Amino acid sequence: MGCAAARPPEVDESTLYTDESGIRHCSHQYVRDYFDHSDTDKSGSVDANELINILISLGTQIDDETSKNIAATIIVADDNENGTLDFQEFSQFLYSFLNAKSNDLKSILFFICDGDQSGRIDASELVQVLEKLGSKTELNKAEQLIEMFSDRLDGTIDYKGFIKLMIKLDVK
Ligand SMILES: [Ca+2]
Ligand SMILES: [Ca+2]
Repeated sequence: MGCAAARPPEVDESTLYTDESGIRHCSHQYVRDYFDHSDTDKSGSVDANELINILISLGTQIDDETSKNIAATIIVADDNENGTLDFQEFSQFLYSFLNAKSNDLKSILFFICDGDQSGRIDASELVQVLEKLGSKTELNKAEQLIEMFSDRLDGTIDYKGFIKLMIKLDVK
């Protein structure tokens, strides 16, 4: 510790992987290493330029479309709205970037708010989605909404159920 590494952490086959539900992940260790590497002033957060360097190192081609998607995802991921991403925000940013549909707000919200990166949204995660959409919702109301659209009885919805719920709530 103490001196920042000159080179970014190595990307290998364990860095990026897809789980059995088809959800893509970036290994926790890589996210941690890269966050520490990028945060050269040790401010505890990374900005848009640092994020773009990370994505390039993960093999992303940065064209206009990708830049727009990055900007949209940063806005949704930036919980405390200070323009930079702390470690938790950064981790959700990468997860969303790997999985969400480009420039699709509903899709970005799903992955940004899937805090345990389970590929499913539970009631407390749904409260966050609705908060980002500007509506304060009680947990028990969120539980009822989940129940209406869930394909399981475990208090969670998958992406399909989530989209149905968003349509029902008239989210564009
Ligand atoms: Ca922030
Ligand atoms: Ca979840």
